[in-house]
Amino acid sequence: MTGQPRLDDHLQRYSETSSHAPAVAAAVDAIAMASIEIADLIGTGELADAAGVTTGHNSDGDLQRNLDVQADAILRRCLAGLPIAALASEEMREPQIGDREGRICVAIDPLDGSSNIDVNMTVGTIFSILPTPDDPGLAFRQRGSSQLAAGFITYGPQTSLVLTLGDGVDIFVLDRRSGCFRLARGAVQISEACEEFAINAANRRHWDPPVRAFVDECLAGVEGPANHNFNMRWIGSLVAEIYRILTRGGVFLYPSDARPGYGDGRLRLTYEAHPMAFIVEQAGGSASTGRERILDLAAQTLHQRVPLVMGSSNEVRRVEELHCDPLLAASVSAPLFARRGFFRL
Ligand code: AFP
Repeated sequence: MTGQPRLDDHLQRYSETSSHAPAVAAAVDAIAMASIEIADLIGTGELADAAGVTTGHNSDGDLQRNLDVQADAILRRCLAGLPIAALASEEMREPQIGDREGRICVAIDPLDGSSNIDVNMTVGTIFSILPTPDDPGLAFRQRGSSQLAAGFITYGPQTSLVLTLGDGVDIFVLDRRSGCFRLARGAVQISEACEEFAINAANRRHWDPPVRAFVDECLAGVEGPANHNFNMRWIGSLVAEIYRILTRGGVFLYPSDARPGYGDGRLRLTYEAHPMAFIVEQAGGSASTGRERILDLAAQTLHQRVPLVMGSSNEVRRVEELHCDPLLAASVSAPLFARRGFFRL
């Protein structure tokens, strides 16, 4: 354990590579330090003054838990004082403008999957690092392909930091004895094909026909067009799902559906889909809305949602093919077929 390269050495080498790199390295290091504090807090669970208890709703109407608020505060404290021009968070209505001379902007989901806190499941922190545009007020209107770095931390059996600096994906694990992150897996690759799909199947009646058709192909397994069997997983925590996909392949879907407020799915473009898409593509996978590449999209509003299909490229491509199928596309616009379920596909 003591021999593996440390995150701070990795960041030191990276910081000499470009004019943005020192600021990016400092921000990643600060987020890593914050994650150690958050991991300790989560690790005490119910003993941490009812960490999972809801305190209200955030600016976008999501249920907010004590730990959401505490994680946000820890991250902002650790990032304070760094040359960051703007900081956006799921827990803040608007971005916080910082150092006008700052070369980078940071978007965070302080605690993704927080509905899993009180059942002791893996949750995480997601972050995206962008260059500062001429107008910092437009920092979070940039395409996902503008990102300089992205990553997430899983608070699970291990506290792991998954990181891309634009040249592949590396996974670091917290060595609790020394208090530092050490490289566990370098140059991670997602297998092109997979045998696992992840979707909240309870929403099937609300999906558009192309999504139903894809999931039905997975369920048909070797007896259907997929020509091989699938297994299904659904943890309800994006960081855990993507960590699994980075480890053994798979495809994750949170599509748009017919429920009120889910017309663009559930996940946020700026601080969930963009960073995860950057990581997945850097690991050789794909990330799409089902119609468009996630990294080609630019948010119009900070908390904008986006349909999300990501993971093994063969399966993402199959979902996109089904979205282009004229029969299925036509049925999306024909309410009789698409929503009421009288004619199941
Ligand atoms: P929470 O942070 O509110 O728990 O939401 C987690 C999440 O954004 C994502 O991490 C999960 O994949 C997804 O929601 C689970 O959504 P459902 O509860 O609708 O299955």
